Amino acid sequence: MAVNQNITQLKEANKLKIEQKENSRLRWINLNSAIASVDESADLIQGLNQTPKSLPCRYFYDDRGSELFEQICDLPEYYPTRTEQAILENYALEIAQMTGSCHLIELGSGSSRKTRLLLEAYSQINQELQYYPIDVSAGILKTTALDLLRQYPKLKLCGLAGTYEQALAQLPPAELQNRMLIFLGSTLGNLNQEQCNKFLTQVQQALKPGEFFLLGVDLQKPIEILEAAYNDSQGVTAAFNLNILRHLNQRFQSNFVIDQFAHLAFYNRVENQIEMHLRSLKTQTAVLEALDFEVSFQAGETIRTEISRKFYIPTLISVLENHAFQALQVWTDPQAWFGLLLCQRQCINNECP
Ligand code: AVI
Repeated sequence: MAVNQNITQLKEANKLKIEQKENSRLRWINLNSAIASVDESADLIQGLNQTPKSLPCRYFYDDRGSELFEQICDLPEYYPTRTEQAILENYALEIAQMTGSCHLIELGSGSSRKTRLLLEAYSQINQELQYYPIDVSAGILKTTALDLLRQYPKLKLCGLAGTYEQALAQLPPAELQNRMLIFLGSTLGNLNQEQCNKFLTQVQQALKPGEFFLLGVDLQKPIEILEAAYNDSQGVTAAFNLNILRHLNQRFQSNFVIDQFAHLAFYNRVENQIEMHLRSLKTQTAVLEALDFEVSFQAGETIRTEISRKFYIPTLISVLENHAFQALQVWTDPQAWFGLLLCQRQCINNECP
């Protein structure tokens, strides 16, 4: 009994030591508190006031929404995650060899599941491993950070909780030779053309000439494959879509009746994008008490909750060029369903001597 107790104490002390050591490699920056709630709700109200109605897709990602999104990534119909993962499995080392020693910064890191392949590759070429995951959800950042520190003894990690805009405005200086900004999962596709240009301008301003931008994007393909990916047979995407209303109810004390709305996802051939909507099953009104705002729906009327643009590589390359990025290499899977672009920030105007 006494021996067992000693062993338990030793194990506890050891665990504490490991945690302290891990903590010395870990830093946090929380930008979330700086999010202005007035600004936050302005686009929500604007979207619900306009015709057709829309909601900012960031409201998908409360804890339940993030969990559902992780489940979506494993669905047989949702090919983007596993396809991008396969590309990274094949080419992560090539990417690391092309960029050389690099400080990795990831926007929208989530569970960092694909980034682990890059960490693996960079740990082969870097003495030191520096990783800044950035995510709006502080919860997922913390869990992932502790897990990564355990897995990679060379890793130094600084978790940044905040939005892309906040993070891009204050990226950390390079502690290694260069920085590489990582933006995977085709999240770029969730921005419309105008938001996309604004985002790329911010990325351009955040990086110095010579630094790298690794971008994962979903490509054009037959419509049946695209539509199946957003209408899965298990109904997880439908649950993810409807969860946005549950999140609003909780956040803004609103009274959307979830089962009076239905999931709708289709490919818009004019805009080259998947659109997710929620269709009102009856004429109804919801009140968002915290915002002192009321919204009414006709039976059959929809709210657009997300766009997911699908890209053509040549068009995307020229958009990137307009933002001072040269695509050094493009990798795809054998079916060319998904693309991974390694871009380098070019000198423009009088930036370089
Ligand atoms: C995060 N984003 C790239 C996903 C997409 O495919 O547009 C979100 C998603 N929506 C429904 N399924 C997945």
